[in-house]
Amino acid sequence: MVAMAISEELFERACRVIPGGVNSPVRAFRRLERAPFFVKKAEGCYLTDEDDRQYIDYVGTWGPAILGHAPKPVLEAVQAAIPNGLGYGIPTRVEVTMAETVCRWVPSIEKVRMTNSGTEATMSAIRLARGYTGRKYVVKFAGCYHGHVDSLLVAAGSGALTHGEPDSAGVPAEFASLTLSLPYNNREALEEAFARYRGQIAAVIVEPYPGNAGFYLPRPGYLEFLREITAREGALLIFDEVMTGFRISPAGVQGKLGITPDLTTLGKIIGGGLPVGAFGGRREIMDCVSPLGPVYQAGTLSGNPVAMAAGLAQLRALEEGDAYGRLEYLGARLEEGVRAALRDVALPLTFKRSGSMFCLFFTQEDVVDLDSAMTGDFGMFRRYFLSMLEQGVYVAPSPYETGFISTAHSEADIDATVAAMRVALRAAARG
Ligand code: HOZ
Repeated sequence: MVAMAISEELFERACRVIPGGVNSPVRAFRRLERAPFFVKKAEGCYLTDEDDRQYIDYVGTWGPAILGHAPKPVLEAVQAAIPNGLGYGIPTRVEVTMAETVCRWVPSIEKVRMTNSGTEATMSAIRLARGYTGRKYVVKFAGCYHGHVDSLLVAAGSGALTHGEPDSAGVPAEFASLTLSLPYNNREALEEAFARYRGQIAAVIVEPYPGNAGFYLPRPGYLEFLREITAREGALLIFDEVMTGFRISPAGVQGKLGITPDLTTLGKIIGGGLPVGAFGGRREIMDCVSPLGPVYQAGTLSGNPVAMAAGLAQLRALEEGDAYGRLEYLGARLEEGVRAALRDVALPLTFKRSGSMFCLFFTQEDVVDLDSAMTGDFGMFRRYFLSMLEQGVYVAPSPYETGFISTAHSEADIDATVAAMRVALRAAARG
């Protein structure tokens, strides 16, 4: 095992003053029974920890780092914005440019409101859906994670699933009872819910490509079905594209598949590494938000000028080059390498990918929903993860997360990763 003297000491100190030693549970490595490494700096696709070990990074800040870490255009935009002040709580030009940019990139969004995180965005979108429709029930899908919003911490993925608390303590049963949790990719379950709660379902919220119980994909026609049934039943369709937005395509999954949700939630890439989220959609729905309408939503730091400058610079950089072509090329190269490695080590595991998002499941079952994702062998995952880390490759420290490739990864990085995987897969298989 690699020496991690400084990280371990920092973790010990952190555990005394921060719950679990971390400011977000997914960072804790708790089920892996080891301390997390502490990052000193990051550049491109590399992280350097406090013990001066370098890692090829496939977590990418959990999604935002699509250009890699510390990309020059984003750093320059932040440096240019800072001398003008860090925030004013009054409108700025850059917020208008950001809103115009989002509306141009994502055509289903006619108006958008900025928030400080994806959680705020989904919380606000749910409130808006209820306010707009006058209905109380919300449908979500088991294993999807929409941030730590009370009503959405029901059968939730990501850290809630990793740490065994998909239904969080502290959410009164009365709140949770207004959330209907259904299996993803299952049409009948949703038809039954609409029949049972006719006229009472405000919204269906979905990660169109779920990325918080691993990463898996909709069956052909499933998302189109969600669009049709919600429109027919008078409920809103909310695409949570916090992870997929600006990543799967410039307009996210909806842009790739040509589906128009009523509301969309965004986060991660839109902040260029700083804390930004957003929710937006059809004009008539967004006009129900205060001060135009009765649905209250606010934030002292929302639309912060430095964060807006960072996010805009990242979006512009994505627009300028052939970023999406490059991400697909790198993703395909990784996929080819992984599939060859799996064949060579005779481990018929399940691998899913779309563009620069991917997941290796330690199961032979096809993964289409939470139940199939849960068939993965955690012991195998743990051995694989530890071996990858030892070899200087950082993949998400949980089998219920997504891998992210950035434009800063090179062919050599991808090939080195595949070589490390061959070793890690053998270690995983050894038991
Ligand atoms: N939303 C992120 C992806 N699962 C996790 C980030 C976090 O909870 O800290």
